[in-house]
Amino acid sequence: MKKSDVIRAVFHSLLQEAPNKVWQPQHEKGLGFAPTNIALCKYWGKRDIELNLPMTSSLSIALPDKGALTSVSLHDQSYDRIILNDQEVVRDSAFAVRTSQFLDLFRPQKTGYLQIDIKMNIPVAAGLASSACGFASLVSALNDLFDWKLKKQSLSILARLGSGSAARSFWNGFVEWYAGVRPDGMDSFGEPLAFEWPELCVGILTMSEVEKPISSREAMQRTVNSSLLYGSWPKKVAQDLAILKQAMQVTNFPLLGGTAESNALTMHATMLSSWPPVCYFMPETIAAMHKIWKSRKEGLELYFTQDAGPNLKLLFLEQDKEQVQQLFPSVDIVKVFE
Ligand code: 2P0
Repeated sequence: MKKSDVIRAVFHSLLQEAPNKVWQPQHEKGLGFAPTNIALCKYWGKRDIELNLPMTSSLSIALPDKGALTSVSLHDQSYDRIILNDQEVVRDSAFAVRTSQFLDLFRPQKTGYLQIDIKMNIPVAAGLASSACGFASLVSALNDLFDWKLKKQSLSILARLGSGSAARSFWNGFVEWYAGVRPDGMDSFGEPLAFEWPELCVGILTMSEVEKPISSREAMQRTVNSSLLYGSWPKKVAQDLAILKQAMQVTNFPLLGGTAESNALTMHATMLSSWPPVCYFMPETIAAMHKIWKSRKEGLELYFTQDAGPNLKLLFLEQDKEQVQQLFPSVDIVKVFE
């Protein structure tokens, strides 16, 4: 199955009604904001590499005011001009090539190039889901510029073609991204979960803003291809998804935090058992983990999760905010439900 088949399926009715409307601006500018998301149950491994279809479902929380704001407009050059945080992105950089290739899926051949202005208030490519909010905000901005009027479910499917975790970046709060079973992935999209937890806080503990040594895309593939432990990952996910939902239902924070932490550590264990090994831990990461475990022993309800980078995301409740801040003075605290 090819990405272009999915695009045709998503735009099916629009293509019948007005074939040119897919790439005909209806305003001067399109705008889209997407929050970044942190997975409590991770996406690790694909059942289809071309369509970014995951082996398992996953579950995340959004950080409502951290993410990407993207504006798009048509321009008359023969290339896409990308500006990231007020700096022009080099045209043949991996970032620019990946973005332009994604846009090529939609536009008529060699026409309709865009000026794309992205403002992100999170570190790019350091394990803080910058590609998730980047692609989700880009798709939202295109939906606005071309007036596609697509439902979020369809936008989620389109953004997934750019980066898997982008499928979860269209909503605030808890979001589940369904693995689906269809080869075309039309049943693999994000959906918000109807749970709110006003006291829930996330603390971003940045150990390094340096670009990661190996992309999550490559690391994921290496894990699937070479780790013997990967065989147990789908079982772990099925179990953790059920426990996380139960924890939300009964508002049991230690159960939620503990399950998220265990899920992240299991994901990293599959990476460590790949060959060549994939290790996103830095000495500072391990030191922070020990500090968290020690504080927990002393009674603080503090947990962490870690993605494809050295930084940790702390999970705790608002009542413990001051203690967490004392423990980690540099932590950036975000309320999940404002
Ligand atoms: C997640 N990560 O669930 C997991 C946990 C990283 C660790 O989704 O190849 O950038 O573009 O589909 O979405 C990062 O992977 O990978 C990711 P692609 P993506 O948040």
